[in-house]
Parts: sequence; C-alpha cells; structure tokens
Amino acid sequence: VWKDGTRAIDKDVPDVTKSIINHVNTSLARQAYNIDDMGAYQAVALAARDDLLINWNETQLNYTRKAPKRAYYLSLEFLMGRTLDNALLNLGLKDNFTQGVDKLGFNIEDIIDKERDAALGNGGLGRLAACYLDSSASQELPVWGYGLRYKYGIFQQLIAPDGSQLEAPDPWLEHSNPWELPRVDVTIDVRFYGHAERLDNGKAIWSGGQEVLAVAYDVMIPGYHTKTTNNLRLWESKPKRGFDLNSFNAGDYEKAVQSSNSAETITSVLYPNDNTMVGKELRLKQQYFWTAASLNDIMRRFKNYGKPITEFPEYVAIQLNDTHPTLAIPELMRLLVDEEDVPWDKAWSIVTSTFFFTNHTVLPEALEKWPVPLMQHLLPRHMQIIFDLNLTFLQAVEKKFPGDRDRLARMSLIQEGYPQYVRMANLACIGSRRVNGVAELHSELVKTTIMKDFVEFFGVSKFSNVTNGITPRRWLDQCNPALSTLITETLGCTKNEWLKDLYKLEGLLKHVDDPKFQKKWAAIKQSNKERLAHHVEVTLGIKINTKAMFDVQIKRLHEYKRQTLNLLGVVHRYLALKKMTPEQRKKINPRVVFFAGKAAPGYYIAKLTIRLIVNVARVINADPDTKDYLSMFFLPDYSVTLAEILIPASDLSQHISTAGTEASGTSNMKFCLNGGLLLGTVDGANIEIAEEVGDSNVFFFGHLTPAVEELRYQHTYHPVPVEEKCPALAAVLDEISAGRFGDGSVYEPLLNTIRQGDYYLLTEDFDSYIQALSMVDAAYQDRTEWIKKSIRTTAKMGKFSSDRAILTYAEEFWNIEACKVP
Ligand code: 26V
Repeated sequence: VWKDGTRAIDKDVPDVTKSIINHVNTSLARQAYNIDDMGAYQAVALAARDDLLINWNETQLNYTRKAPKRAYYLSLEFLMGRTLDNALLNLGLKDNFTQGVDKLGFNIEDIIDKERDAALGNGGLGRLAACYLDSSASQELPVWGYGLRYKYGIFQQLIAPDGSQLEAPDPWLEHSNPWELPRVDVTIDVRFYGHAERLDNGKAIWSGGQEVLAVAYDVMIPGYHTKTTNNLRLWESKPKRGFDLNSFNAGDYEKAVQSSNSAETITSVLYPNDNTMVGKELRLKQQYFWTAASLNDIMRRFKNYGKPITEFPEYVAIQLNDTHPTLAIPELMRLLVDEEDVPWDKAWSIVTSTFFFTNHTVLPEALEKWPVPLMQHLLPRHMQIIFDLNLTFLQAVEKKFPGDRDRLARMSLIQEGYPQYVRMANLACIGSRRVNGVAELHSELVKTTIMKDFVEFFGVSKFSNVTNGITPRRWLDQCNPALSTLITETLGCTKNEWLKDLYKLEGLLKHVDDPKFQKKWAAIKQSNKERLAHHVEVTLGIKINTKAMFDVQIKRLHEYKRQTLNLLGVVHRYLALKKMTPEQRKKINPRVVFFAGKAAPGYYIAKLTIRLIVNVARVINADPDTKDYLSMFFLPDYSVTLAEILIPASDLSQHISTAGTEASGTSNMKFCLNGGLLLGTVDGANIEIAEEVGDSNVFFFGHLTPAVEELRYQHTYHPVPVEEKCPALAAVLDEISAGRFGDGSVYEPLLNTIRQGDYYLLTEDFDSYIQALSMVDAAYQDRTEWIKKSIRTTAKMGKFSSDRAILTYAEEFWNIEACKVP
C-alpha cells in the first residue's frame, strides 16, 4: 500500500537490497564488494526495472483483453532526460531504495547522477512529448508514443577558448541502456524508392527500390502512483539483408556493406534544428521510416481486435506532433487502398477521422515543405496519392469559392515553382479531424495567419486550442523535493492528491501572510540557489554569490527568443554601474544572470550570440568595480538534467520573445511552478500565466502582437537609425563595436541584425525592457512582498499541469477513456 493509502509494489528495504545484489552478481557478473557508483547505478536501475516490467506487462495485457480505443502520439522527438529517479518516485519506491542503497554503502543521489540523459529532442516540442507520456500513464489512459531510437541524441555543447560553441556527438547508448527492451521479434519492412504502377480504381502497386528493417525498442512509461505503465516504442533501422553476397564474393567488401550502412544511417542521429526547416533527404527518410513502421504496427494491433476495417477510427486516434509525421496520412491511404482494398473515398473518410494535428510554430522558416522531385524519387506512391488528394481537394475549394485562383494557389498541397514543393502543414490540416495550437494566442494566430483559408473552407470548429502543460511530478516533486514536502505539509492533503490535481495548490494562498511559512519558503529557494552554486563551482570552478538575485534565461538560442535583448540589457546595467560611485553601488541589489542553451550548428547568428555572451561575461565578471553587483554566466551543454537544477534556483526567469513568435513556451510554467517570478513579453503561455497569477505578480513589457506587423513594415520602408529610435541601446551597441568585450568587428553581423531591419524589434522594446528590469529591482528590495509573489505564483499554477492538457486531448479529440489495471 502506498503511504497515502493507494496501491503499491510490494518491495521493502530487504527486498530492495536483495534485488540489487542479485543484479550485481548475475546481470552484471560482478562482485558486490568491488563495485563503483556506475556499477551500482546499473544494478539499481535493473532492480527498479523489474518492478516497471511487472506493471508494464499487466498494463499491456489488460489493454489487449479490454480492447479499448487507443491513442498514439507520433513525435520525432522525446526529450526524456533521466529515468531512474522518476521511476522510483512514480513507483512510490524512492524511500525504500534510498535506504536499501544506503545499507549497501552507497548514496542514492550519487547513483542517480551516474545516468546519462536520453536527449532525443531539441527543446520544447520534444520535452512536451515526454510530459504528455508521463501524464497519459498517470491518468491511466491507453496511450503509446512512437518515435525513433537515435543512436546520437542532441549534440553535446562545448565552449571553445574564444567563446564560440563547438559540437561533440552524444553517444548516449555507450553504456547499454537498462530502460529499453529490444523487441527483435517486432520488425517491419519499410520500402524506399522503386516505382509505383497505377491499377484501376485508384489503387497501385509499389515495388522495387530499397527495403529497410524497422526493429522495435520499447521504453516503459510508469504513471505516478498507479500500476499503469505505458509504452514508448522507438524504431531502429537495420539492413534487411546483412550484406551483398555477390560483391563480397567478388572481393569488393566496401560495396558489399554499402547498402547495409545506408540502412543503419537512417536512425543514427537527431537533426539538431529547432524552428528552421532543412530539406535534407535523410531527414525525409527518417520521417517516412518512422511513420511507416508505426502505422503498420498500429494496423497490426487493430487487426488483432478482429473488427472490420471501417471501424478503424473507433479504435485508433493518432496525434501528429507538428508536421513531422504528416507522411502518416498518405501512408494510411496507401495501406487502406492498396493493401486492404478499401475504396478511395471510404479510405479518406477513415483517414480524416483518425488523425489530429498540433501546430507548434507560426514562424514561416519552420513550416515544412519538401521538394516534389525528392519525394517523387524516395516515395513514388505517396507522391501519387498526394497529387490525387490535391486534385479532389482543390475541386472542392473551387466549388465553394468559384473562380478564386489566388485562394486555390494558397491552399494547394503543392507550391508551384521550379521545383514544386509539398506543403506539409496543408496536408496535415486536410487529413486531420482537428487542428490545434499550443496556447490561446498562438491558436488564434494559427486561425488568422497560416490556416486562415482553411478556417474559411472547413469552418472554425475544426480549429482549437490546447494550452501546453508540464508534469508536476518531474518539474516539482522530483527537481525540488524540499518544496514538494513543504507544500504537502501545508496543504494538509497527501502528495499524491495535489500532484494529481494541481489546482489544489491554491490551498497555499491561505498561508501567504504567515511569516513562518514565508520563512520556510524563502529558505528552500535559498538552499536551491546554493545547490546550483555548488554545481557551478564543481563543474566550472566558478564561485557565485548566492545572496544575489538569480536571473535565468535558458532555452534554445534563436533570434526570436531574443537572448540578445537580455545580453544588451546586462551590458546597459554594467555601463550604468561603472558610472556610479562606490556609495551609489552599495544601494544596488546584486544580480547574477544565467544563460544556457544550444544553437543549431548551422545557425550563424545564434552561435555569434553565444560567443558575445561568453566574452561579455568574462569582462564583467573580472571587473573589480562591479563584480560584486553584477555577474553573468553561460552554462554549457543545457539539458533536462541541468534544467532540473537551474529552475528551482531562480528568483526571476526571462521569456522575452517578440510578441506573436513564441507559440507557448513551457519552461515559463516550470519556473513559476517553482516559485520563480516571470519577466516576459505578452506572448505565448506568458499571457495565460499572468491571467492565472494576476498582473501584479508578473513583469510584462514590450509591444503587443497586433503592433508587430506595422512596426516591421516601418522598419523596412521608413527606417530610423538606432541612435534616434533608442539612444540607450545605441550606446550599448557602440561599446561592443568599440571593442570593450574583445574585437568588436567579430560581432558586427549580430549587431547589424539590430541596426538594419531589426526583424525581432529589439529597438522597439529596449526602453520598456529596461524599465521592467527596474521594476524587478524595486520589487526585490521588499523581500517579504517578493516571497508573497513567489508563493502566489506557485499557488496559481494548477492550470499548467500536463494532466489537464492530456485529458483535454483525450476527451475532446481522441474520445478515449482511462483503462484501469484491475
Ligand atoms: C521544426 C523543424 C523543422 C524541420 C527541421 C527540424 C525541425 C525541428 C523542430 C521543429 C519544430 C519547431 C516547433 C517547435 O519546436 N515549437 C515549440 O513547441 C513548444 C511546444 O509546443 C512550444 O512551447 C514553443 O513555444 C515552440 O517554439
């Protein structure tokens, strides 16, 4: 029985130690007396895995027996982070494992620290998928994830002596992965290239080309305090035949293994781009390999239900995480029409009842489009299907809006030109039952910009919003255990209750004015700051003043996220401090500014931004006049695990994208859940956070979305020099150009993005940003009031649990229900 009265796995402390020792001796073939932390981690992970496996088996058996409608979350990215701690907490076994490990002479936190992150994602989109898996299992929903088992996750980031980003591979599977189960018996053939021969009534035969094998690896996804343990199935590519025997026998060994190498290449590496489209053939191969394997697998499972094929949508819902899995739409058409003999129109009605599409960005450079010649070559049958769908679709558009040629051109699945392109968002939209954005503002923008014509055609009810969420298990209970304990004591309910109904946090509001509670709250923030400082000291050898305000901006480097605005704000502050007398400075609250985040390897301006951050930091941190009042750090190699240390330690976090560009953001929710205050623009989920916590508890600045278009127009056609528009900013830019932070000419391309064009409108928002920073300073002076704001913020974060989000998907889109393990 769980401590709070619900069910548990039966495993007391002696059971734990026995199981660990058993794994040391058998699975690892080692002796318990000479095992190191790494060996201990492996044995502990295997011991925990045994419990997951029992639950996993029972859950899957129950699904097979009850044959409920299931949902599948197709995502090219799952940014899982570490598993051990999360598994122990969800199983309710953390205490017993802590004691068991202690009895064996180890420390559980050191062991947890040995695990490498599973970093199969770039940023928000991939971490969202991971949070949604946690919530699906916790809510006992029959949901599986489908993705790729990349051999190399997101690259490891290093900082070169000159401050620029270097990339190293992330061989995360080097030391075998206890959390995956290879399913050598679950394999699927996937075809590429070849030719498609049309038959009667819309059918075709696709043959020839290259055949590759997809092998399943299953990852167990435990729910919080429930037996339900769902599955994440990741595909690995393998050659279908070992090597070409003819070439081998002729002595040409290189040629003999060529095609087998090309098969293995498909799942070798995660593409490290975020919010920019790159049209590489290998990426398209990944997308098809994964969607084809997943759909075949889903179809096979559906057939085991023994239902007629027309009932497919009554048993299967498929969520497309952005346009990356859009090929699933023509692939399901192909399966139904070519292989299941379903008439074309019936097949299309099955397809359009099965899929649901989430859009995660309205940035034009991120919208996927693939050259028709490339797709024709790689997937000849799918290209036929897309052209056929397009014809019928455009006929319907013509019927509804006769003679509107521009509209047809905009809505076509094909963008005309040399070459033509397939527009994946258009295909995803017409092939799905519902389309949603990820925060209120973003979903409105989807309807009024990229999907405007489609709203007019299909009607607005097809388009809606599901505001993103985060799992409070990982992002509070696991990363901030002291706060979690304080909350449990204060709310007077069990941890299980509020972690599964996050609105219960509102109960904290009663205690906002209680000085004792405030004191405990503040002490926890302080010790989290010390934990971070310790981490930085150990990893970078730098000492940090933990009495300072910790001001954090951690996210992928991108111009639209405006790390540059933050950086220029720091320089502005530095210049102001330099002008003060020592007496004046003493009145200033010290501030430490943290940056972390990766730049796409090919994104020149983003990489230059990192270089400037690092070099400004060097100068500022070494300046004896100011270093007690202002310092700045760029923490390399941002990851889920680093976020788990940074987020609980922040007093203030920055989410300062140009209005209308950040679809939602999810780290904003994580900081606020941990009692950090938010400094941001009126963008994405910031808006809904402010609605919940109240305007007096957030710091907003900058122009609003409706102004952005007009301002950009002015910047393009009636440009005003920075010196006139924003003298304070011009002064900062000039200092950088003049070489105050190292050779200024290096940074000219970055500074010129602001001086010329200023697409992301830094000159327009700089003054109000600086003003907002002063308001933050003023607010921090009254520490008690700040702590109250912090408590109120956490208290009002109920809405942002990913449980709320996933239940919305389940009820409003998928029409699936909880399926309890008896
Ligand atoms: C797009 C592309 C284009 C092709 C090449 C590789 C690649 C990789 C990722 C993407 C997706 C970009 C969209 C994205 O990541 N959006 C983020 O989604 C988060 C979860 O909804 C949201 O919180 C962020 O605001 C949004 O930027």
